[in-house]
Amino acid sequence: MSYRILNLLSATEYVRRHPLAKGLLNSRATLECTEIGDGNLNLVFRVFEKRDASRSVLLKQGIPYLRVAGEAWPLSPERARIEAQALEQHHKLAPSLVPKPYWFDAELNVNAMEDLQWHQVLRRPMVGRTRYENLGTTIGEFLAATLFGTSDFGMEAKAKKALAARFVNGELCEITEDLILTEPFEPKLMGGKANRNNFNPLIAKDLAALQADAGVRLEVVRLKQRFMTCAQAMLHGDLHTGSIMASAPDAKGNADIRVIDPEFAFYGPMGFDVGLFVANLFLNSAAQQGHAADERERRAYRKYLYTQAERCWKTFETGMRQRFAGVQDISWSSKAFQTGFIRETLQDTCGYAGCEMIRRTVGFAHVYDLESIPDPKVRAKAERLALRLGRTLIKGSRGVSIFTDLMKLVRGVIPEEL
Ligand code: SR1
Ligand code: MG
Repeated sequence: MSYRILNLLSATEYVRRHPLAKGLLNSRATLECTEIGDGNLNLVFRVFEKRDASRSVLLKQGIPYLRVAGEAWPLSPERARIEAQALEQHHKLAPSLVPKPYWFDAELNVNAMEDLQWHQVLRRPMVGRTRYENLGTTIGEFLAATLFGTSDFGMEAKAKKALAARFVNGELCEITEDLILTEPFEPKLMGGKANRNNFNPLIAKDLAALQADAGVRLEVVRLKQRFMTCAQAMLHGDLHTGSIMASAPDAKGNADIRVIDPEFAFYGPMGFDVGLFVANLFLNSAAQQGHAADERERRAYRKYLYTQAERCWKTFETGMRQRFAGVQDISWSSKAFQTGFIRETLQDTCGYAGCEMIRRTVGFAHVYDLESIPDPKVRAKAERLALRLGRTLIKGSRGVSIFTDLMKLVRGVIPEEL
């Protein structure tokens, strides 16, 4: 059957008739369907048995345009294939940390997968200061497993190149190159391209000062060039707190955590994934200036956020070193090389984290953390913190050697007690 955009009815019938849905739910039962997509790009359907909603399937469909912008921003639904391949890799390397893939339908550009119906996307609960004690360690483990496992360190060289060829994701990489690594830093674009920045008028002067900083712009161009050319590993490509789901935390504060939505996957520098994750913790920290009126609450939650960032890096670094210890290729066995590579990844992490903080504040795609502060004056205070920290991380990136250095930059702008 040729491509068509699904709706509640056709999604239900599609699942009812699909041979691979047998065993997941009863095709003769009454089925219900809801559309639950809250991201910028796709349609997401949950199809479930009316009498037993735990028997369900999740369908994610790539549509031919950007969901939030409509048909004026065409986008190839081909990204669903990239997501299917990336989810397959993630599931192979970190099976308990992603939803189980069921099937990919190349005609409809649909990915069918495990429906994490008891899980919540992290961003909103974290704005409400929910704690997931194992967040940092889980994401650190996910990063070590998936990044090392798809790199030249974890794969035979020809197999890695063949895998990289399956992840040429030009259209979605262009979104990142434009929205994260160009537009927020440029008052004017060349070649007639439109600048899609969007910001609180109260921070216009702060943005102008940032854009006038030649040091920032030079570093960002360098980071952009690395993003476009350093094919180190298959990245998730969009690892923010809207791409992570968790169950309700248990009595010890631990949750079942899963990484979702790898449609931006491509071969790039490892620090991009780590940087996006920690940046979103720091964005939350900046936003708490406008959310947590009580100073003690603010301090306690920031302490939590910074601990998660530290645990993420520590787990990632330990995971990388453990895996390096088992490498087959003599070239990667030098401890000095390994340490240098990890330091370079830390510097990338720091730089990309800065870019993500800035684009989420003044670029096209904002975050709920800042957007949900209703008073524009209060929001501007939090936004200034995000801009200042972003700038500091970008300019300081090549000076960091250990994660404590990066956290010093963070605490220098947004200390816990602010
Ligand atoms: C035009 S898409 C805007 C953003 O949404 C995605 O989640 C990515 O973060 C992208 O930059
Ligand atoms: Mg997404």
